[in-house]
Amino acid sequence: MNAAHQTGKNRKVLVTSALLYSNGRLHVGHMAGAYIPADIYVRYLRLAGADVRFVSGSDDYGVAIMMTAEKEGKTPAEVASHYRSTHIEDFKGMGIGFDLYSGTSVNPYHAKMSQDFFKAIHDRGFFEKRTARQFYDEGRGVFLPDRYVKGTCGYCDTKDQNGDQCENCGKVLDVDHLKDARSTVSGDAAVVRDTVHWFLDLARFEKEVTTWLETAELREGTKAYVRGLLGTGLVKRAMTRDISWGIPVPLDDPDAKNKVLYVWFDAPIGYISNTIELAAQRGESLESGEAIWRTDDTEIVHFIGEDNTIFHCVIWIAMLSAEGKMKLPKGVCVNNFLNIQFPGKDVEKISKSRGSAVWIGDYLAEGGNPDALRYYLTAIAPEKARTVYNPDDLYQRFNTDLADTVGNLVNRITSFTIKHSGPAVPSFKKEVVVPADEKLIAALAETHEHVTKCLEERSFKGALEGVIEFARHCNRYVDEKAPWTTRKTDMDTTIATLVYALRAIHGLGVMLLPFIPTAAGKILSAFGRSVEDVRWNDAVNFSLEGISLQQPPILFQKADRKESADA
Ligand code: B3M
Ligand code: ZN
Repeated sequence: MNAAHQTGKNRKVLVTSALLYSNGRLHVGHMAGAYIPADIYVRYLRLAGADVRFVSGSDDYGVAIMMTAEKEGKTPAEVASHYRSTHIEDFKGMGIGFDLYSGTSVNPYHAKMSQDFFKAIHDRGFFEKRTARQFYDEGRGVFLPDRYVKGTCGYCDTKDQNGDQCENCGKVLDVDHLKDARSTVSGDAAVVRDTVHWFLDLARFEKEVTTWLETAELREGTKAYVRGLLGTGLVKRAMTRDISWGIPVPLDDPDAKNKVLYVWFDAPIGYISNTIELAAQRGESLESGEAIWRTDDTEIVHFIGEDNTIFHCVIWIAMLSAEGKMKLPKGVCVNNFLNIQFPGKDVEKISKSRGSAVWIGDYLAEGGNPDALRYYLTAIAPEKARTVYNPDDLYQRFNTDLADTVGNLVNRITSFTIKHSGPAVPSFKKEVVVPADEKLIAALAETHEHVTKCLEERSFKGALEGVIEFARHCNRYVDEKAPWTTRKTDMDTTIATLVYALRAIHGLGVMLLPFIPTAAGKILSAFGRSVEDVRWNDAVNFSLEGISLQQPPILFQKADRKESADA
């Protein structure tokens, strides 16, 4: 893992968040999986001086969007465009600061990029064109790829699984591994028919994937899971589909007619297309955008949810290796799913159909505080295992950790200082300094070091715990030194206490910036600082001398229980 010393102006990082299907709204599970952690990482890296590009966008093609379009009586493009707009709104509301949010059907470079990628693999002889057996709906006369067919997983026996992947065991499914298959178009039993497709033999890239796995920055659990996938053997995967909504297969071959690229083929290439679109938007050359993927200059890190692991850590690595000229990602940060528990109910999976989801749009529309949700989803981050979102717990953590521990501290120390000493951060007499003062500053330095290490390792939950633990220390310090009491008898000690507390609060403000940017910005505004000028090391290195304090606005408006429980 990289140490903090690597961070600096020369460090270039491309961070991507999963390209969300544009056929449904964003919920808290998505946020916790691929967006909030990525945004924290990006904010941290920028504060640390790195040159970061943060791109994402919607995944518009494929069967899922076609099915929604059929249901809603719209075209797939209309569906994609509608949901993409809602995603953009929600991300904005949550403070996710993408440099670019595009979409695979609207990015002007994407179709060509995907086709060139396909042709490169084709020209290098890595595709196998062959007749394959596939599920078919006889009544409707259509092939049934992926989600057009449902059945029982042949590996783990979980019922009601899509034709492409088992939600329970994560295994990729095909005609031989989906039992009792039914067409989701008609509900009839699916039959198996022959059709021609282009296959990528993943087994040919087993060595590349294995080598990548040795040095790639993945969490232990992810590594073990991918090793397991390699252990059970890699198969041939069709990279083309018999549907109409997608990027045409770019081959001069009558068999390629009416076929499109498999959505999981073009989707990750979307990361490249989005990098190019961002370069274009910045007035840079398209080549320089593509060069980010072709040279060793930039670290590439993907943020995804657990169900996308095989696609990023096996198929994507095989695709990039087959294409031959692209760099492999340095890290893939995989988060588990979030379960949900509503008051008085059991823990359940997030499910749109069962209504067990907390939608980001609703949370924001009901006046939910974005920082509160960012905080909570990081505090319960499903980094090693699935965790549970509980609205009561969100309310509790908000009131205790944020409003009481951070908000009150900032408020009482700044207002007390301004009232009894004036707005200028005072100077104190060295001789009144006691071990508790020095311990506070030592704890700040230790916390900063620990949080930096956690963030570099992408352990966001551990990083946040470190910051909040330090905020608790600050509270104990202030309670112990009780400036409101000492003020009556010993102004020198009181002043020293306030200065030490202010240093700690300033450090807290800096360290909270990646996690809760709005509230942390308010903390720093008390010191007259604008967020653009703040550097990560200011948490420990910044002198408050000569600074004029301003009473910051209320950091966290306590929510009453009822509202929060409904959120
Ligand atoms: N669209 C899955 C999803 O939205 C898929 C991710 C693609 S990342 C290249 O959950
Ligand atoms: Zn399964």
